[in-house]
Amino acid sequence: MSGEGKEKKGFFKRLVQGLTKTRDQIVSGIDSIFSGFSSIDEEFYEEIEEILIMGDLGVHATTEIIENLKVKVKEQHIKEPAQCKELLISSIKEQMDVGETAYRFEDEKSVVLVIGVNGVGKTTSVGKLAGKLKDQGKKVVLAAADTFRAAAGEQLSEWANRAGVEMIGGQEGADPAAVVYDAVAAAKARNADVLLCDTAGRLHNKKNLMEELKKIHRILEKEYKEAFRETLVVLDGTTGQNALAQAKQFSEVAEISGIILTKMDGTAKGGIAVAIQSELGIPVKYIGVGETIDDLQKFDSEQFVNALFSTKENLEEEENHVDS
Ligand SMILES: Nc1nc2c(ncn2[C@@H]2O[C@H](COP(=O)(O)OP(=O)(O)O)[C@@H](O)[C@H]2O)c(=O)[nH]1
Ligand SMILES: [Mg+2]
Repeated sequence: MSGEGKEKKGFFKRLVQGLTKTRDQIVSGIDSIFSGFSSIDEEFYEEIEEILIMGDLGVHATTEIIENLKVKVKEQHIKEPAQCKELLISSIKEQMDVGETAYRFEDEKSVVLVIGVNGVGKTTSVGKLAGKLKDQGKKVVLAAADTFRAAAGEQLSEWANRAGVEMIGGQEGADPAAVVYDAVAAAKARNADVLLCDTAGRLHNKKNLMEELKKIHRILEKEYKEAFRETLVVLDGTTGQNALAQAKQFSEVAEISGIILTKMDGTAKGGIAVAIQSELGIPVKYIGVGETIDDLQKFDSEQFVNALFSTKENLEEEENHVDS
């Protein structure tokens, strides 16, 4: 098995493990519906609908999934409820489709702005991402542009040490845009591949946030025009529908190119990943599945749905698939 294969296998296992609560919530309910109903009727669909909504897939995505399922059942002349499971899984996958997810910033000279409300896992995710990119042989510089709290800079500097990358910071209360300015100078001087900026992202004041981001973009436009720009919003997966609402608000003030969904380990609300992609069409690019530097993985909706619906048997199947 190649090193990459081994890594993938580990990732899938961790994903499956991390999604245990979400899976317990969704799959056990779904399975009991499939085995408990003898015919496909309106009540059958309503029960599935309820489970999906409880699993935080959101009303919009759930409605679409059920409609799509009904069409498939009709087209394929399905009569047995148990035969609907694969159709349901493929309907969910289709609903999440946002086209191919681009990771251009990983391969080009780039600057990544990481935004999100307090406590969602921005600093942690920046640290993990730095470690990941460093492992790929990239030269990474971190900007501690969350100057709102002194502790934020210290926290990021610990992550910089862990990842073995350089960090540029500022005094508490310093202008975040000034920190970005200094970090750009450092990134250019060291010929860095990726500049990752941790921000304070206080959403309670939309206008302030918008102004702050504008200012940062102006600096990047002037000082670092050659760098590809990526804006990632970090959302806390344990907050379910609240995370979706945050994503919507952020997309109103910033051009978001992707989402990092954190704390997917130990939440029953993992279905929110479906809601985000289905409703907003913004790709979830990474998910956080723990607190250590290795606990960030690229998000693959196909793999995600497989992990969500995996049973012991098809878990082994998936592993063999990854192996080959
Ligand atoms: N279990 C778990 N905890 C996480 C994850 N990501 C972040 N955290 C924790 O969430 C808390 C807040 O993270 P932090 O990065 O400081 O959030 P920030 O305020 O957005 O910068 C910390 O205790 C992190 O260890 C994750 O994927 N899983
Ligand atoms: Mg922080």
